[in-house]
Amino acid sequence: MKKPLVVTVTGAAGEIGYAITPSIAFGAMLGEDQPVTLKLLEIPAALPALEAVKMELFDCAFPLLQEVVITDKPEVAFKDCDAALLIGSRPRGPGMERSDLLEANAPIFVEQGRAINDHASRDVKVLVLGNPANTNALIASSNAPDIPVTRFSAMIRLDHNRAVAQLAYKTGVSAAEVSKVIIWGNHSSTQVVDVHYAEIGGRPALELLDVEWVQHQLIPEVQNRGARVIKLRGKSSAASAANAAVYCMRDWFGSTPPDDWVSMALASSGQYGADEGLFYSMPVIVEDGDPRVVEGLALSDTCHQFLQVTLDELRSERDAVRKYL
Ligand code: NAX
Repeated sequence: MKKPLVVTVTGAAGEIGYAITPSIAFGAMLGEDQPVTLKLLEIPAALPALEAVKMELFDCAFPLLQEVVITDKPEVAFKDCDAALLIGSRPRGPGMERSDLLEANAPIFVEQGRAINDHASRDVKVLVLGNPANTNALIASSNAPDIPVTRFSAMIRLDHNRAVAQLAYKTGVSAAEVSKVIIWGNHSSTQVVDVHYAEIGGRPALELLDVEWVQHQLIPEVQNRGARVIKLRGKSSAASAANAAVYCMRDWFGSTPPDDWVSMALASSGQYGADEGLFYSMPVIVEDGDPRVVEGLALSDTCHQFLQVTLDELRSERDAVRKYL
């Protein structure tokens, strides 16, 4: 039997936490032969709800689940962790601007970055979901100087999957036949949905699709899908977000499919004009756990203009939290 891997989930009593923990314990993320220990972090007020999550996980009788640790102490939650999902964060309240949200959440990611630095496995992989995810990843990684920045990512996979699903539905194929979609930049409404390199059943997507549909249906649908879910459900996407995190980690611990890439927000080392260090979503190929940005793709002038908007947003977020970096 393989040695268990430790997976830490923050905000584990929340909506996404509730949806993702059974999938991890079932083996969907790290493999159906990989035992796991779950370490679940919450704020003190949510510990009773977290106890119930632990009870339900126990009641699933998952063969791979070795242990469930629940705690409100980051140093306990991140002890020896191999994979960390930073989901817990404060939601955007009424009247809060994006800058207020940044300010409210920054201290959480400072504290957790430090705890990861001091207690996690040296080759931990950290995926940040809590919004604003890209900048929270920047804060967490900046506060974990002993862990390589390449071990941090912000989740953009939900946006990627949304685009893949729309293309598959439109053309009547399985999602597995859609490849090489790109989401660039920030996990926000400024994200750039790019299908110039996308393929459907091995053929260029743009040969099969009407450009009007791409511009006026696909792109706004992907960009506004999260807001539509909130409007209908009264809460943000949870099942699809949990699934996207599972897919992202599964690929990151393994490899992306042949002849395909995925969108991941990694710390830029200057690719595609993004400032070094900003967590910027780009096309990424993973080989045996090692992510590599696909470089050198030619981009249209229009695409460049949109990239500038999402880049400027990320720069202003970084400037707003500079004192936490
Ligand atoms: P919930 O409000 O249901 O759950 C958040 C949980 O985090 C709560 O249980 C809360 O007690 C806990 N929490 C707060 N501060 C904490 C701290 N310091 N340590 C540990 N736990 C803490 O939100 P949920 O729907 O689960 O969403 C969580 C985050 O994911 C939000 O920031 C949300 O905006 C973000 N999302 C990010 C997505 C992405 O693609 N990157 C997509 C889905 C989602 O919108």
